[in-house]
Parts: sequence; C-alpha cells; structure tokens
Amino acid sequence: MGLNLQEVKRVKTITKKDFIKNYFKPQIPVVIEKFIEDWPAYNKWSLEYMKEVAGDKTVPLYDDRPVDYKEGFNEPHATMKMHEYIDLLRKEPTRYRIFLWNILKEVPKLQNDFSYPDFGLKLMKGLPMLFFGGEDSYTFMHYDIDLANIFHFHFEGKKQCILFDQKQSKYLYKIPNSLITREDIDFSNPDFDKWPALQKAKGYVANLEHGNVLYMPEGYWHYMRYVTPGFSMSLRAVARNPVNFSKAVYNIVVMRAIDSVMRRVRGQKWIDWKNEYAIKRTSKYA
Ligand SMILES: O=C(O)CCC(=O)C(=O)O
Ligand SMILES: [Fe+2]
Repeated sequence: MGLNLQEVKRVKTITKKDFIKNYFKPQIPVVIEKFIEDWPAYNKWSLEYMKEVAGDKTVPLYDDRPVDYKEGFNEPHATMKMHEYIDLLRKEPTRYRIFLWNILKEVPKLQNDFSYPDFGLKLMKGLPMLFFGGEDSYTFMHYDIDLANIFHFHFEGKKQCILFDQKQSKYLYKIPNSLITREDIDFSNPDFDKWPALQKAKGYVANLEHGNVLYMPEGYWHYMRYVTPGFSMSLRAVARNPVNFSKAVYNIVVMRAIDSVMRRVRGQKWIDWKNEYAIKRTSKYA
C-alpha cells in the first residue's frame, strides 16, 4: 500500500468563472489540459529551444543533498552552462535540477512566448520562474514561503506531482521553522515502518504532460518527480486567505531571520535538533 492519494481532477479547459467557483474558492487543485494551446510556447518550448535561446547562460543547479547549515537559504550546489546542462539531461538521468530560475531576468525574449492568463486572480508579473529536471530527479516535499496560489505549466516530458493541503502538515514530519518535511522520506515509495504517520495523510497526485497546467491552492505541499527530462514554469498569485497571508509575512520576515541566526549560532546542532523534533512532533499522530 502506498500513500492515500486521489487523482487531481482534470479538465480540458476552463472559464474564469468556473475556475473561481469550483477550484479557487474551495481551494481544490485542478489540472487544465489544453489551456495554453494558443501560446507560442506551446509549440516552441522544448529542451532544444531552451538550449538555443539560453545556451550561454550560467545556471544554478541543485541536487538532493540534505540541508547543510553552512549553506545559505536556497544556495546552489553547482553551476553549468545551460547548453551543457541540457545535453546532460538528454544523455542520462541526473539529480541536478534548476530551481526558481527567473526567466524575465535571464532571457527577456521568452516573455513573447506566453501571456499571463486571466484566471480571475492577480498574477505577480515579475516572477515567472522556471524549473528543470532530469529523468527521475525530484524536488523535495515543500510549500512555498509566500503560500501563494501557483499555476504550474509543464513542458516536454512527464512529471508527477504529489500534493497535500496545510491540514495534513501534522502527519508529514514537517521540519520546524522551515517549509520542508524530513528529507529522508521517499515520497514516491515511503517506508511506513519508519514514517507511520504518513499513512494518515490524505493527498493528491497529478501526472503532467506537455502543455498541462496544474493549479496548486494556497500553501499546498508539493513533491515533484521528473519521470522524463523536462521543465516547467510557475506563475503565482498572492495568498488571499488572511491566515495564509499572515503566515507568508511571518515566514519571510521572522522565520528566515530565526533560521539564519540559529545556523550561525548553533550550526549543525540546530539542523539536527529540527530533524529530531520533526519526528517527535509527528509521532503523536502516528
Ligand atoms: O518543478 C519543480 O521542480 C518544483 C516546482 C515548485 O516547487 C513550484 O513551482 O513552486
Ligand atoms: Fe514550490
């Protein structure tokens, strides 16, 4: 038996009114399969195209090593030229991922390939982020610091996303003062002897293909596995729920500051304490 996951509902396309009523208001995820077929990106965006337009850029890469107290928040583990990275992706499985790469800043002309869709939410225009991954690489389970509503557009290849809402946090071995779960949990095949509380969590799974967009409601946990090499773009809209909005402000102003002070003062002991506390706190719910 695996995790208790239901498939995210899939629709071919959707009106603004139906999106707001059926998904945004009740905060339910959805995959829209054919929303971007009129974007130039739908036909143009591939790994090959990214190599052409961004080949010379130096890109920040992340693998799945655990958090190290010496590293800053989201500090990359390696860098490469984009053309080298794309060749590597196509050649063999690699753990290296690009995470949170701002395309407007890096390759402004990519802006011409997409438009900001009108879902009835105000999208943050300055922050279209790209994510790349090789076969079988994954982005660890986390939620975003601003608890935003996220629209995740996928290109080339296949990707699997596992989602949980914030109510499930107590079953997920969440690390205190951070936005991640225990990094030694394999969410594609969790060991319930080691992580029994996970059996109580109720979540969602979505399989994305080229051109699909996944809507993730405010503060949703997400774990993403690249089944084949590919990339995605996320657009975001500020959390509207006042509780989520205050959590976002707290995370950005207080949580990050606490973490950087504690890493400096306590070093690895702080990281170790957080990891142990995650087990202690979640075990009560197992
Ligand atoms: O696609 C990924 O690798 C991660 C995406 C993500 O975390 C996000 O869109 O917030
Ligand atoms: Fe994220």
